[in-house]
Amino acid sequence: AAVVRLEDYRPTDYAIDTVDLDFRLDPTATQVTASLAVRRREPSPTQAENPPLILDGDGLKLKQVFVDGRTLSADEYEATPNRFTLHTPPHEPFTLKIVTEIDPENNTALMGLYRSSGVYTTQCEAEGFRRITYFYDRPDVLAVYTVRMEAPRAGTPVMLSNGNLIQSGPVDGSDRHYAVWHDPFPKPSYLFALVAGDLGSIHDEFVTASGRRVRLGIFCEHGKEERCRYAMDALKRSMRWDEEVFGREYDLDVFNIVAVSDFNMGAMENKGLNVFNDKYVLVDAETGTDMDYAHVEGVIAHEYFHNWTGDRITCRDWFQLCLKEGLTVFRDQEFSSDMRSRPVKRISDVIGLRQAQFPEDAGPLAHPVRPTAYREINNFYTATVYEKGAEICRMLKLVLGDEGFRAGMDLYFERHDGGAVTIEDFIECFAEATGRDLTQFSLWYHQAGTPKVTLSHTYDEKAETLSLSLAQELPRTPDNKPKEPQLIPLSFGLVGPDGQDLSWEDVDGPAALGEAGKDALGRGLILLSDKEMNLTFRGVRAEAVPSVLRGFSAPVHLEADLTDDDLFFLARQDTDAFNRWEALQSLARRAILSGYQTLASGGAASFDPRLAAAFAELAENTDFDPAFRALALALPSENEIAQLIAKDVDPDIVYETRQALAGFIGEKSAERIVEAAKREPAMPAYSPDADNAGRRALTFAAWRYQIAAGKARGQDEGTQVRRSFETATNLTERLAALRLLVHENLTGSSAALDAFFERYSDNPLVLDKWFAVQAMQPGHETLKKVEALTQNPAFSWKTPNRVYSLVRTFGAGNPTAFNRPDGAGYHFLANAIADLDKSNPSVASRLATCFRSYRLLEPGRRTHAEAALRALADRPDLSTDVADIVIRTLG
Ligand code: B3K
Ligand code: ZN
Repeated sequence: AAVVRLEDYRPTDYAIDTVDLDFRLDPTATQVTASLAVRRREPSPTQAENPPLILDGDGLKLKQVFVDGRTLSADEYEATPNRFTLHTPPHEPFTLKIVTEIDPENNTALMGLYRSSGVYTTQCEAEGFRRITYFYDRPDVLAVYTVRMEAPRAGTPVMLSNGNLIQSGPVDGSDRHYAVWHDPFPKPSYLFALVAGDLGSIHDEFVTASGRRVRLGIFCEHGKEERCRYAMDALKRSMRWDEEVFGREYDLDVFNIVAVSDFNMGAMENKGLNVFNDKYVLVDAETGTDMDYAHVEGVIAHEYFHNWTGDRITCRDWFQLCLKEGLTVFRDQEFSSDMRSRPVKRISDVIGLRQAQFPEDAGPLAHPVRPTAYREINNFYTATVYEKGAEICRMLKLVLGDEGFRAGMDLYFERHDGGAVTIEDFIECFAEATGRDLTQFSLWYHQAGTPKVTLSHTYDEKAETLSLSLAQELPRTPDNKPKEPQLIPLSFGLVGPDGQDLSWEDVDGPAALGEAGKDALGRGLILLSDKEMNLTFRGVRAEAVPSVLRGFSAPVHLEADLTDDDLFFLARQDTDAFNRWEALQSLARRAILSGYQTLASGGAASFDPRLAAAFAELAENTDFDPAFRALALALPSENEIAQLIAKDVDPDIVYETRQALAGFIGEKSAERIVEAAKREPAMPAYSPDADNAGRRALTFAAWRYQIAAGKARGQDEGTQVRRSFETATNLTERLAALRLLVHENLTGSSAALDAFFERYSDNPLVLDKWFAVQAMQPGHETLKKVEALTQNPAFSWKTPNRVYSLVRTFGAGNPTAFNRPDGAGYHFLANAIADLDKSNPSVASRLATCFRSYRLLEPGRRTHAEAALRALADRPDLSTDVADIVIRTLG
């Protein structure tokens, strides 16, 4: 397909002010009548004839077309499945009425209007609306929608769309009924939604800050209503939070959420009618984990927050996707931080960033947060657009300060409400509200790749000066663009011998620092704007260890000249919780990296006993909540280590080294860690709150070391875990135990798998976890198990959640099995992608991203992976989605 370029952006010739849609719902032949109020945007006084009106379509079947009620003759228009052209539109505003027929039941791509488990659902973002009717299917065409639908009452008692219900009733003389919904807020087509089917529901009410009553509803499959309670609670908390923190009130009389089981992604923020993958709605103690609760809360909030950042203010074009996504992720992260523990949330987000975004930024699929070209927009809903986009908002807040950031946000809402805007419009609001020049800061949107920051420091005892030399390096990325230095905000402190931050009298720095830079230093923030920068702090009374990048103030790789001693010191003393965690992680990374080199050259890895002691100490440190301690006990992931090795990686050795370190820490410290965890038990009755979840997490982390220690001694330490599996009163504990049994290959693992399957055989969301646990079992043999699992009657290629849980988990979450040295893992995945592509390209192309880091591998695996990719590329009839990923991955 053709490449779409930002520089080619041009507004449409025509505006469409209102859209009246009429759906005669039928499983295989739904008739859609769209009446569009069309007018020329800027009538040309000289041009005699209006330019043709060209609308998007995708696989459409046109039945009839009228202009102002008059049937058009064949020479007045042209309709292909993918495009409608009205050759000579009238001069005056006119009504274009288009009748199409679509087949929801056989819509396996799950884009546009589809029907699954008897429920009609839509998914329009990014370009699904054109699979329903011909339209300007782009975000800068805003219209007021009125939607009428009719269907048999039996089987379709519930009929929902955006906005408010204005009419409903029986269709005379039939067993059918109808409903009319009206959304007063102009919106782009991607926010249109319709849901119809036989659904259960729960209801509640929210009173906004200004006293307006909003009716809230959550719809789901019958029998699952009680599992929607937590989502409803999260929704109300989100609505309140957005009022309190961003001053944003909800604006319609109704807010509905629908949970569906077949959905390509997580959820969708359609105006007033959010549609969710049910895994982000349904949760209770027996069928959801602590992590699920946190995800439900976060995604409910995210979609709700889109009402302002996305719906009221939307994107001018899809290049601006981060305008709504990065900002809304930032908002949901802030919300979760306020609901739970801020440092724990930050650490979890950074783990996620390193797991998903850094590898993307370092590989062939790297792209700027605001890209300038795409072949398939569906492939740009990436960790870079979302998570790095959120990091930019976080940095903006840090650079401008809380008040400056709020002033900029207020101006943004005021100025652009009802608009379809760009990143430049967004940034301009902050520049204007604060008087700051944000030109250099904006490079974060335009330059791909993760910057590397290096730091070295010297202390001069006599002069009482501490000097920092900082430098930034921007990696080359697939676009081969020359890079300019970015503005990198580095939160820091100078940690003195007693652990307190030392003060300084003044700072010698470059002139480029300017007023803003000097002011920032006073707030503990270095604004690194040059390629290199030296700072000398005067009047530093004792030798200090610099603690830089506190709170992970910028999404960069930091290489600091800190010794292991310095890091042990920071791990014990830093006042910044994030850097306490990070210091310990750095030590673990160093240990694994050097262990890897030793193992790779045939030696036996050995580790520093101080590391094991530091882990035990943190586990015992009651200054931190259990959730933080649980995170601190987790070693860097295999993928993270592979990224750091960066060249000729052997995933088997990465796994072995990491296991060896866990065994080492376990042998030395498991007892202390287990004791520490025992002192922090969760409440006996399950409660999903952050504190209790953290206590459980600490217990599981302790089990892990107990088992690792046992392994190192050649014993099966699984008794405790087996008992927990059997007596668990909630899914969190049951699943944590199952995971350990399976991943550590302990006695009883297959009996546990069977019991788990039995218990949850009628619960698809929990069965997904059963598949995922097995897909992640380390070792080459797992491929055969995964292949066998695709034949399990409970497996289906048609259900995205199921495919993700088994196949994507295998490709993205099991480095040793996916990267089998014989390449069989790659061929399995490539075949799965090719098959799936025929029915659901979105899901297939997501699977294809599992290959994004193949160039890091040692030559044998690299060659196999490339061969699998080339074979895939050679298949005829690949979707644009998959072809785009494969071509870019091969480079
Ligand atoms: N905006 C949707 C994502 C749509 C993905 C389309 N391929 C969900 C979200 O980010 O909130
Ligand atoms: Zn979003």
